[in-house]
Amino acid sequence: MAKAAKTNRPTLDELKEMYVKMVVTRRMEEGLFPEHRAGNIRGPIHTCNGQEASAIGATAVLRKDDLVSTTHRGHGHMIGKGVPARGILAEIYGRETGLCRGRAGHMLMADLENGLLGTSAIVGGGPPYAVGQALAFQCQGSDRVAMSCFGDGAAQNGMVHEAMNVAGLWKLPVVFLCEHNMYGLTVPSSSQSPIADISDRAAGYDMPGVKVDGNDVVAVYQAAAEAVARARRGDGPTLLETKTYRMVGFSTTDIGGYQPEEEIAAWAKRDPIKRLREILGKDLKPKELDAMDAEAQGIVDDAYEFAKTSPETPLDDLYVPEYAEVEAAHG
Ligand SMILES: Cc1ncc(C[n+]2csc(CCOP(=O)(O)OP(=O)(O)O)c2C)c(N)n1
Ligand SMILES: [Mg+2]
Repeated sequence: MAKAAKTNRPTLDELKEMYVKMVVTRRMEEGLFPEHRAGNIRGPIHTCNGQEASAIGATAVLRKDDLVSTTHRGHGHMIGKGVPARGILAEIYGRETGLCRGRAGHMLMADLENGLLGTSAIVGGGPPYAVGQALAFQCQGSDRVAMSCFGDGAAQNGMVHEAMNVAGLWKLPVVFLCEHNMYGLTVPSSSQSPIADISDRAAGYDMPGVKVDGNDVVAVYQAAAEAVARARRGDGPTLLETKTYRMVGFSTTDIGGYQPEEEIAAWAKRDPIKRLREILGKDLKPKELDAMDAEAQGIVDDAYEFAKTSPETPLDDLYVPEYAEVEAAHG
C-alpha cells in the first residue's frame, strides 16, 4: 500500500477556509438533533460529527466542475464542495427554497450547480454512478474528476467492487473515498471485513490504495490532492481510505450503547476541529481563530433562519418537473 503523499501542503488561506467549513458542518449538524426531537424536521438524520476533516479535506481539492457523490452521512461533503448551508437546511426542513425544493430531504439531495451529483441512501449505491460519470468525462476528453464518498460498511457491498473493478480496468478519473469510521450501523467493522484496511484491496483493481489519518485535515488534503491529480491527468482511479470515527450514534434513531466509552474518549482527544485549530494557532492569534468560529456560527444561524422562514413545500404538489425535462433532453 502506498504511503500518503507529503507534498501538496495546503496554504494558510486554504487551511482557514477548511476550518470554517468544518465548524459550519459541526454547528449545523449539532442543531439537527434537537430540531428532530422537537418534531420540526423529519428523519432519520445522520451526522458526520468527528469526521469533518475527512469530508472537508478531501473535497477541498476538487474544482467546482468536478462531481462528488455521497451517502446518508454527506453534509460535510456538501459543505466542502461549496453547496450553500441555506439550501441544505431548507431541504432538510422540507421547504421550497431547499436544494431540491424540499422534495428530496436529508438523504437524497443533489446540487448540480455545485457538483453534488447526489446523495444515496442505498449503501454502496454511490460508487457505480460516480464511475458512470467518470466514464462520461473520459469519453468527452474532459479533465473533470468524480469523487465517490462511502463508508466501511458500504465497502463490503458487491456494487462497490464492481465499480472499482471497471474503474481500474478502464483507468477512469474517479477517486474512491472510503471513510472508515469503524462501524456500519451498530456493527463493528471487524465483524464485517476480514481485513482492517479497506485500501489493501486496491491492488486487486490495479489502483493505488492509500490510508491516511482521517482526523488530520492536512493529511487528507494531501492524499486527496495526489489522487485527484492522478485522475485528472488520465492515470486512473485511487482508493483513498480515511481512518476516522463517528462521535455520535448512527442516526437520530440510534439508542447507542455499543461504542465503548474508552473508544469514544480516545477519539475525542483526536477531534479534527481541535487539531486544525492547534495547527492554525501557530500562525494566527486566538482572536483571529475566534473570529473564524464566529463567522461559521453566523453562516449556520443565517441558514437556520432562512430554512425556518421559507415557505413549506406543498404536499399536494410533489411533482418534480426536472425529471421530465432531463428525460426529454435525452430522447
Ligand atoms: C443496500 C442497503 N443495505 C442496507 C441498508 C441499511 N443501512 C443503512 S446505513 C448502513 C450502514 C452503513 O455503514 P457505512 O457504509 O460504514 O456508513 P456509515 O453509516 O458508517 O457512515 C446500513 C446497513 C441500506 N440503506 N442500503
Ligand atoms: Mg461506517
